[in-house]
Amino acid sequence: MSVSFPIDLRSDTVTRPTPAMRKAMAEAEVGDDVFGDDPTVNRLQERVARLTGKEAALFVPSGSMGNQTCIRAHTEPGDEIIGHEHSHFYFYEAGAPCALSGCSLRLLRGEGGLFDEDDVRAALRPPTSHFPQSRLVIIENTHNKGGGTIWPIERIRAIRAVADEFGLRMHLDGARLWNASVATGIPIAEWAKPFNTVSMCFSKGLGAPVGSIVAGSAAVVQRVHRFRKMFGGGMRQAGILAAAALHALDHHVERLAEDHRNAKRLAETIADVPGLSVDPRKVQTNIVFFDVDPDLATAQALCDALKASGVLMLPVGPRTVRAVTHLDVSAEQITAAGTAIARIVRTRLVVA
Ligand code: TLP
Repeated sequence: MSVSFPIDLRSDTVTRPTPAMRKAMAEAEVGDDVFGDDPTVNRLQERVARLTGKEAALFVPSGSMGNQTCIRAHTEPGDEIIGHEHSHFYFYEAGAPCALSGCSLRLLRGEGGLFDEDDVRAALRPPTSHFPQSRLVIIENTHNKGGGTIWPIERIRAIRAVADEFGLRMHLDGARLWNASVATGIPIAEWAKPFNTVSMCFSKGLGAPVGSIVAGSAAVVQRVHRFRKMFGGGMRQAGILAAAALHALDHHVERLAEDHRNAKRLAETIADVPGLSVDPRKVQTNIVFFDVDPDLATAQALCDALKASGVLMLPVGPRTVRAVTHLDVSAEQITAAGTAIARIVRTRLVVA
């Protein structure tokens, strides 16, 4: 059987809606969601509120909008957010916590995008008039730049205990919480429990074209609703998008295990290529980061050579490449991508 190219491993955001998803979208009942009249959006919100064990949920256009509306809902200007230095809400959202919420950031270090309760305790500001006020802890699970890492749930619970002691709120960037849940068997509601708010994406591993969702108490979701409007994220006949999300919940969650197997296999192939380094044991979900030996090539040069062979990966640093598996990449395509990368490196199609 011939394998189709290109094989796009730049992100799990590149998936295209399947014919069945498009059919569900075309057939969706819709209304004006700014008036709360879209029955499909309402159905999705009720379903995710139940799934997360929260009182309410709100459909938002993107993961960034989910994170930033929650940050704004939890904080006031002059407050401080505690989170990892490689977190998406800080690193990849255009400075929004400062620009849109007026917050300062207390950034923590730790392997794989993780930190612990002692780090949080050490980062707290004394409650005097001199300091920004520690208000919110943000955890990303799975952690994207950390390599798709899954947080140990006990560690999150220990951080919650510190948050309770000091009156902090907690937000979960769960853009890929589905992956954490499928990989561990721990239900979404268990993961969500220690948090005041959780945001999750339908447009990554779940394969929907657009859309994320925020869940929390009715009061906090009402505030998020106000900031969604303020930030320009109110949508009208959004039921066509919610229908894609509902379809993804029905059909695309359990299959994430296949993406995890593919990522592990890709990492194992790459680990065998001289000049490339990755530890396959550290690949827990659908994201693979690997390093390119400086004597071999830059990450950019390797990705350019791969592209010429029909395989797309993302250079994310001078020597580091990211590959992400997803719905639109089959096991055969992973084998082909591994063969292409091994051939390019072994035949020295790239130069340092
Ligand atoms: N991540 C994208 C890029 O922005 C890097 C990707 O290709 O991985 N939280 C996490 C953990 C994310 O990885 C992303 C997107 C977001 C939030 C933001 O989602 P969108 O792109 O819908 O705003």
